[in-house]
Amino acid sequence: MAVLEEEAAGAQDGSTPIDFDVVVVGAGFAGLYAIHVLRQHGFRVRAYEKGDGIGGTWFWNRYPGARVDIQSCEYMFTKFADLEQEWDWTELMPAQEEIERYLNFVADRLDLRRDVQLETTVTAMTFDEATSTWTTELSTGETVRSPFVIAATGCLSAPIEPAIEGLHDFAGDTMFTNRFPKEGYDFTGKRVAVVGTGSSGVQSIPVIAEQASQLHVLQRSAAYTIPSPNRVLNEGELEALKAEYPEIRKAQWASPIGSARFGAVFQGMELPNILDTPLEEQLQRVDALGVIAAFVWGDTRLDVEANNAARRLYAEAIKRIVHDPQTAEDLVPHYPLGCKRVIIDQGYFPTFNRDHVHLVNLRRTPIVRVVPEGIELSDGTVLELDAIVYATGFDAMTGALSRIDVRGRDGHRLGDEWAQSPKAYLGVAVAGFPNLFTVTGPGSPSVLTNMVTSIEHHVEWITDLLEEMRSAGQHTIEADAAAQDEWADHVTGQAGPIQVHESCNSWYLGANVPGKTRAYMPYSAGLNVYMERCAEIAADGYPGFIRR
Ligand code: NA7
Repeated sequence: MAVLEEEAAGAQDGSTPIDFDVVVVGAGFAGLYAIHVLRQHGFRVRAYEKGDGIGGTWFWNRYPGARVDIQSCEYMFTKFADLEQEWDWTELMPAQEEIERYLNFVADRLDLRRDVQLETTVTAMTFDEATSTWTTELSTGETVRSPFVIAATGCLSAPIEPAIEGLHDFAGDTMFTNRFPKEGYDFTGKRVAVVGTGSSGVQSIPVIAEQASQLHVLQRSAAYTIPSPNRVLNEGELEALKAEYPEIRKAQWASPIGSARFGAVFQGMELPNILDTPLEEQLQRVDALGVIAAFVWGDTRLDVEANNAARRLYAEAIKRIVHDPQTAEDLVPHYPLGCKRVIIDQGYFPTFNRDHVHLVNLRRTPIVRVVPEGIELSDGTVLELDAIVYATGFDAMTGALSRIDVRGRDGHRLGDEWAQSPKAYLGVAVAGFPNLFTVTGPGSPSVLTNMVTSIEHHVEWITDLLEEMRSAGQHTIEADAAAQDEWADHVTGQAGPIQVHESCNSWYLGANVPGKTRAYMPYSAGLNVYMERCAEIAADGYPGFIRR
């Protein structure tokens, strides 16, 4: 029932019919949920997805060892009481393959596929002010019109290809973790390099080391990583969790990060100030907890000196695991703990004790170029290789939409606006780009939370707003520029000194992308606080938005 279609076409421009009420870009967690909720509200919707399968992040990031850091019982849609009882997780923190299977299960059970067009990239979107509609151009050559567009494009979905000379000259196999071959890759007996030690590199390195004959880990910035508590769920555990789902949901929705179980390894631990704790006691924590000892202090989040002390404990813990002193030293980050998301790994540090695994510190010997035989370093060494895996990250939060030619009022390009300043009012709408909504956009808690919970919240909030507009007979909604600026200032004000520390080149800050404006993009006051604010705004008639 295309209610908005009739209104828009009739009231504004009867001559050019529209195809859908809402075009959704992407079919990961966000796109799939948007299809379902919008449909439930009687909106006609179509999602376009570049991949040849659904799943978004969990479709593309199929590298060995890919795994979520949220517990499975919370990393799922929370509003489907029947489906959650039907779905059986096997692990505490599921791997890519299981999450992808879960999303396919949901898509089948909710009959979502009929509204998803796969293998279709959105190439351009143009807003027509006269009719208040978007024209969306697709890689198939089709063009569709809709009053509204919901960008469910993901926060970590625009891969960065590193600017390394000769990248495509390599004669062996070149792979990227964020579009790893669907059929997998057999590293057995191969001489391999992994470039990048963020989450993707750190998760894949121990797994690749199992197969490779030689593994060179090319590290520019060392990682803060802790051993994953992942395990196969015990017999009867899943059933017990299922019985508890209503309570688990209540707790996760009340939590500041959409997960009451995140960081379970730290739960119940006392968090004294490290600066008030004698060194002997600090070291006792290393004895008991290993690298985790660095993370169990109350004062490291805001105090740089305390943070440095914790970093020294982290170094001490690594030294106790990694036998080679130089390697152990090189594995210690040069930036504060907490400025990037802590990684969970499965056997990362012990991997460096294997004879065939070699750490290359790119701060001492940078990559000069890739050559047909392998990688040439600044000291003249050429690492001879059969395969190179790039785990070099994403143009986060704004990259995916900026790469589409999105034109708002007066032909302004979203990519240009965001290159100056990555702003969105509440993280959900951008001034000058009416009727476009950004699920988990810059300025929303998104990547600091359980993404599934944040996605559900945004999709429902946006749908309520569309409902409200439908009732009021309105066709156009746009973020007010002043409200957007105020919100952006508020977001910046929430970020602490550690998160924006000058040595931190996190993707939260856009600092990992050459030339990108450095601004802390996620909202760090907590999902619960944010949701309250969003609810107030809805109750007050959506101040900060201009509606017509
Ligand atoms: P990340 O966390 O952005 O990590 C990318 C890594 O690649 C990081 O170590 C980078 O070093 C490194 N990198 C990037 N470009 C280069 C070049 N040119 N040469 C050498 N090394 C390079 O991406 P991930 O995919 O691992 O994880 C993204 C998120 O997904 C993660 O935070 C989780 O939330 C899930 P740098 O730090 O820039 O010095």
